[in-house]
This record gives sequence, structure tokens and C-alpha cells, in this order.
Amino acid sequence: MFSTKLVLFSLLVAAVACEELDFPPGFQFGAASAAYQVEGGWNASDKAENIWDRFVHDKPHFVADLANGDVACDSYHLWRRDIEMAAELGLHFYRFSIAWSRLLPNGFADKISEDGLNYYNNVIDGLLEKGIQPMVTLYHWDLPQSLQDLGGWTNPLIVDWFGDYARVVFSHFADRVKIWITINEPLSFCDGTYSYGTNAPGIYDPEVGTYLCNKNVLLAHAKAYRIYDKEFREMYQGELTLANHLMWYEPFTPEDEELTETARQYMVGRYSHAVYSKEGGWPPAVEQVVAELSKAKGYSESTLPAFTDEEIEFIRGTFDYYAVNHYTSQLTRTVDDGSPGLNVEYEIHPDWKPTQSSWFYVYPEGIRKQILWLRERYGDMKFIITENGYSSSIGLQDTERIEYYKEYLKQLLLGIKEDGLNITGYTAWTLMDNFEWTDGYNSRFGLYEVDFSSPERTRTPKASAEFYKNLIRHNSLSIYDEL
Ligand code: PNW
Repeated sequence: MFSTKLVLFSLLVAAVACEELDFPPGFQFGAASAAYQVEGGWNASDKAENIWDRFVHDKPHFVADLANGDVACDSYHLWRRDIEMAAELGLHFYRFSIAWSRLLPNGFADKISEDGLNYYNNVIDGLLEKGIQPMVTLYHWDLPQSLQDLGGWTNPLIVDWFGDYARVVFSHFADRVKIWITINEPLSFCDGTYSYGTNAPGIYDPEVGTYLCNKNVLLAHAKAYRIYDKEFREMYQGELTLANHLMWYEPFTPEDEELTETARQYMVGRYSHAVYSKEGGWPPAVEQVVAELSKAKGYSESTLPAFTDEEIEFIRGTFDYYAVNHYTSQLTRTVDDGSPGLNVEYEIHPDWKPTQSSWFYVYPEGIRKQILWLRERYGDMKFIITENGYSSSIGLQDTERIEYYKEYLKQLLLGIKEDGLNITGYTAWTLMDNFEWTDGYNSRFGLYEVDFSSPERTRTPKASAEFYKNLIRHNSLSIYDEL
């Protein structure tokens, strides 16, 4: 009798634990890639040069091992295999990006490439045939070089150029693509380019360039959103937003909280506040920091370009969900040296495990805290994790990647179940090992390994691919673990 009760009790406990590890019914799982990182075919057919083609060819020393994306995973030719992999995993959706200069070789909408159209039509139709939804990013860092030559993201005219490009994309693909990301991680390419000079086109201009790019990116995103609203939404009922790179900042001590919040506004608010906040425009803390700095440097006015009231209204509210790209966190420590600007130092907690990427340490709780912060600042909305994944060296037995996915997904489950966060989907970065920007092919994030020395670019599932497949099939982590 006693032991029967005990068994029943244990079963009940196990069932509850199981349920806790279930994702809500209808939760969507996907995997992601980006054009320059996988396609190759850099000069195939009438594709024109983009800023990454130029950067890796002209300044090869910026990239580890002098690697480049000329061939990458050769997805330009091997897209059928990519779709087969997405189907093997049982993905609900596959996130990929369109190469602007493959579709519009001049950068402008005057000429549309037939081969470019065919390529993306093939990918979209091939996915849909397998019941996989395409999630499409319009811009994942590969600006046509012709537009860079006219100033690229620092030229305000890019708002119209991007709008024209977006209209071409929507007119040809929006009948089948229902979920869109306009621009991927502006922080990475505006700050990465102008504040650090390490991203294509490698122009270092931290005081002015970064903020011109920042403002134009927000306007360009809004332009694409407004075009969709006016010309396509009624017909196609899709969803759009931009995707932000979100590093979670945690105060080193409670005294560091105030400046940590300013750091969050600087790193996240600068690309979110204008779109998602009720009042729109720049975050006040950022206006103050940049104004102070500009004054100290002798500029006649702040180098953070002001928004007009019209621009604020134009950008405000241009989203249907919040796209979360999250990998890692940092500790923020106040450096009280009285100098103007944001006086913080960023550090890593000694308990956080390093990965193959220098910027990347493992802190699973960060993802939940980050999304809670977003909800608190901008209100309750739908969140989709559009990138999350782990960086390792080569190898098929990637148990650390599986561990990473488990721990971060558990935090998302806690966010959904305990905090009531409206998270509806999750995207693993990335489907297969690929060109990891300036890390070349050294940092590998793939569920599939790619043999970059074979002309066939052979793809082989890693242990994490099996894990992800089972997770999707059961819609639950319960088959692996308990909370
Ligand atoms: C993202 N950081 O970039 C990009 O969207 C992907 O193209 C990229 O492959 C992936 O994450 C992994 O790096 C990031 O310094 C670049 O914190 C840098 C950082 C984070 C994300």
C-alpha cells in the first residue's frame, strides 16, 4: 500500500516536472542563416559586389586565417540540401536572408536579376513544399558596394533606397513569406563598423558615423514597414520587425545599477526605444550621454542626430513582434573618473564558461532577464527568439552546445510559465557551420558540420542536430532532463 502510494506520488511529481518542461502548444522552432555567411556564389551570374565581398578581398587581414565567403557553404548551389536538413530536423520555419546585390545588381530597383529571383523563389517554394515556413531577413549586413560608394548607411537617402529594395522583395515574395525581419542587428553593423572599424566596410568614425548609421537604420526599417502596411498588409497579413542584438548587462554591485541601466539604454535602447516605446525617439539617457561627450569634444551640437516630430511618429510603433537575438551577458562596473560620457567597464563573471568566440560567455539566466527588461520598458508584446546558439570549434560530439541549448531554453520556459512572457518561437543559430564574419571558419555555431575542405561542402549532423530534432518532435525538454 505504502509503496503504491509512493510510486503514484513519484509519477505525479514526474508528470508535473514533465509538464514544466513542455513548450506551449503551437510553439514554433526554427533555425537561421544569413546570405553572406552561407551562399557563396559571390560573383555568380549578375550578382554585384557587396561590402563584405570588398572587405574580405581588399582587407583580408581583418579576417582570421584570411578566410572569406566567396564559396562559404555554397548554398547558392546546394540549397536543396539545406532544405533537406531543415526537413530532417522537423523545423517549423527556416530563417534566411536575401542578398540585396544578388536581387538588385545596381543596388537600385531599376534592374531586377532573373537569376536572383529564381534563386530565392526556389528556396521559398522548396521550403513550403516540405511544410516549412520561410522567415526572411531583408538585410543581414551585405550592402551593395555601389550604395556604399554613395555613403552607405550614413547617407540619409538610404532610407529610400532600402524602401525601394523592400518593395521589390515584398512584390515578389510576400505572397508566400509571412514573417519578416527588415534589418538584422544594426548595433553589430553600425557600431561594429563605425565605433570599432571591425565590420565591413571597416570605416572607423565613432563620434559621427555610428549615430548617422543608427538614425538612418531606424528610418529605413520604418520605411519598409510603412510600405508593407500601405501596399501589402491587407493582401498578405504578414508580420514584420527589426532584429536587435541584445547583450544582457548585469550590475557588478548594487551601486552599479544606475549606470548599468544607462548602458542598457545605450546598447539596446538606442535601437529599440524609437520603435517600441510609447513616446518614441532616442532614449533620454542616450541623448544626455552623447550630448555631454560631443560638448567635451568641441562639437557645436550633439553628434546624435535629432529626430523631427514627424520622424518620431514615422518610426514609432513599426513592429508586429520583438525579434530577440541573444547569446551572452556582461557585468557592468562604474568607473568614476569624472570624464564625460558613459563611465562603465564591462567584465565577465568568473563562473561564466567561455566559448570559442572571444565575446561569448555562457550565462543562461541572462536571456530571461533581458526579455523581462524589454517587457518592462516597452510593454507586453509578442517575442520571438530569432537567434540563439553556441560557438565551438570543429567536432560532431558537441555536448556543450546541447547543454547550452537546454539551459537557455529552460530559462525561456521559466519566462513563459512563471513570468507570463509571450514568447512564441525560437530560432537556433545556426543550421550549419558557416562564415562567422571576422572569425572566419574558426568559430562554429552549426547544428550541422560543414566540411569546408571538400568541394561538395559536405554537411553532417552533429549530436546537437539529433537533440534539436527530438526537442521539436516532443515540443518538450522533458525527454532530456528535469528542471
Ligand atoms: C550575430 N557580439 O552576430 C549575427 O546576427 C550572426 O550573423 C552571427 O553569425 C551570430 O550572431 C554569431 O556571432 C553577433 O559581439 C556578432 O556580442 C557579435 C556579437 C553578437 C552577435
